[in-house]
Amino acid sequence: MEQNQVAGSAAQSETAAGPALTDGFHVVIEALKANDIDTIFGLVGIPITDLARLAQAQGLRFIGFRHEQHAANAAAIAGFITQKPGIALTVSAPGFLNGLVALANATVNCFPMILISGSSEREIVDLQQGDYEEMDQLNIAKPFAKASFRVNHIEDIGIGFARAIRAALSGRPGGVYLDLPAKLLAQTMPLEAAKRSLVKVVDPAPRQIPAPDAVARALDVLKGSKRPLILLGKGAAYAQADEAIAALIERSGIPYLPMSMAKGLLPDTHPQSASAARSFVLAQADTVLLIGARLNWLLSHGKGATWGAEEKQWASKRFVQIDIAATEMDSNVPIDAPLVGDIGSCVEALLAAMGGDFARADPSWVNAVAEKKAKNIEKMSASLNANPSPMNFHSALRAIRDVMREHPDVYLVNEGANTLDYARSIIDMAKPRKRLDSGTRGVMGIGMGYAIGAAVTSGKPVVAIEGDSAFGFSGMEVETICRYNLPITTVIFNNNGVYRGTDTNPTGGSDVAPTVFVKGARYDKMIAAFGGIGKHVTTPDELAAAIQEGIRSGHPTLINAVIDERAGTESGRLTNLNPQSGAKKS
Ligand code: ADP
Ligand code: TZD
Repeated sequence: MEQNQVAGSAAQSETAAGPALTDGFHVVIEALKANDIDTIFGLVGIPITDLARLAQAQGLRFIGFRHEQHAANAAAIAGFITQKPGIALTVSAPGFLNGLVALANATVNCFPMILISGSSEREIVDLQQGDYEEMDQLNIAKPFAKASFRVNHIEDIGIGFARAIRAALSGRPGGVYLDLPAKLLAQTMPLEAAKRSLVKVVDPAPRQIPAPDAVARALDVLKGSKRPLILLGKGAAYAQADEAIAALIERSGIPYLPMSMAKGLLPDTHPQSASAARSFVLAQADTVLLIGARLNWLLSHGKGATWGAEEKQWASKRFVQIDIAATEMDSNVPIDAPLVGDIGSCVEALLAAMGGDFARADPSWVNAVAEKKAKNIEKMSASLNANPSPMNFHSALRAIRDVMREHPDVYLVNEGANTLDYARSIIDMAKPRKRLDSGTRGVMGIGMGYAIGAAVTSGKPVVAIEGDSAFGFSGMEVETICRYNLPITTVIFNNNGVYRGTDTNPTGGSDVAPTVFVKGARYDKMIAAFGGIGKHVTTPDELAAAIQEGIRSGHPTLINAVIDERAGTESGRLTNLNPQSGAKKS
């Protein structure tokens, strides 16, 4: 209450005692406002409750969560969608640690965000004397963040925020930790000096123009190619260079493959999309242009059978790579033509250098890709159009696909194992930055945080397609969704367990197998507890109708979709990474 009065007393008017003063709480809020930041995702407690109250009083939006991980995930995805750093606010020690998981995830995924945590007294922390929620947060955050800062004096708040914003946005974006000791928030300084101490960051993500010789080299490599392929990653989606990327693809005639969060950069129905011939193009291409995609595990490190090479061997391919991080070059395989710069500038430079007489991709290659694609789509259609009872992943996703086609503006959040793998290939995206998923780490738990972040940031409807296990990581946030009446429809693919629900305990003991959940759980009843709309569906038609209704209503909806517990595979498409199955193979 005492702190509330400090925070609430704004700038005191000038008195005989001296100039008008302000405090750390106000300067923090002003530092955010000066940089057009209008939303904070967080969870309150000492010492930041008053900061949250003041933010709201000053016209910022404060979205309160039930767990800090989801608040910070919301901030991270807001950063991805808007190119402004998403802001997460937590209390010290445990709150900070809960948020740290999402900060690490943002950094790995190259999403700009700032995790702001209150912290306890430095003197006590440094002597480890056991303060309330004592923890050396700054040092703990360092390995998980792109940068970490602490502000000790009220005069430095403006500069502290400027450094945090620049670190989050410039070059390769990432997560930043900003430590605000409780004492800082209570410090005071003259109001006029405080105003002068604020920094409006100018050009926080400066363009990085590629060198002309690097552009010429890249073009030479592409010109020498018979079977070129363009690979779009989520960096390409983040860069918001949509038109230039579409122009490059369409003028060159080169088939392209979007990574999952790059889907929709061009509509997935685009004739040059090679998604349905993924294995074929990765193995057969002789030259690959990577745009904002890393050759990490998601691309089999550019090696081995996926790339048409012997196990663990580099493929005999030439690589051109566009990335803002020079150190990304040669990370897994040699890059013949590194093009270092921001994606917009690099793609525009390539387009300019191509001129009007750039020969389009060889028709025999383009036709071979198209043929393969047609064959695979035909093969897939049998399983998509079947109507088994209970539903399996295919029939349920066919129903969702058909609904989503009518709603190109709806965001799609997606996590799970089979639920993720199948939804990625079955549901087409029509617009950029609409598909938000488990990302670089294949992490579970992003679901409700990303859904809330996307809904709050865009005001648009969101459909979250969740494995029943995946949903459990952030499920309590359905209360948050109901509290703010967000237009989020969550679909739970309920197959009674992690991956599948059919495992048994080999000892015959009373404990269920490690992957099994309560059978026939009714997740729809959870949302009903908070006033949302719960639906229980068992057929594709019921599922389609429930999603339509959810999207159209604009109200929080949760659909418990019963999926055959025998459907799917252990670990989805990552079965080969399980030590057991790996051992069996070799
Ligand atoms: P995906 O998982 O979709 O393959 P990654 O997250 O592995 O994508 O790769 C994204 C890459 O994009 C990162 O290497 C990052 O440095 C790069 N990147 C992000 N934003 C930009 C940008 N504006 N310009 C250039 N490169 C960028
Ligand atoms: N914990 C975290 C934070 N991330 C993870 N990826 C995992 C655990 C391991 N894991 C996966 O990789 S997928 C998954 C787990 C627990 C859940 C799969 O079950 P599901 O999906 O019900 O969500 P499907 O669609 O039924 O396979």
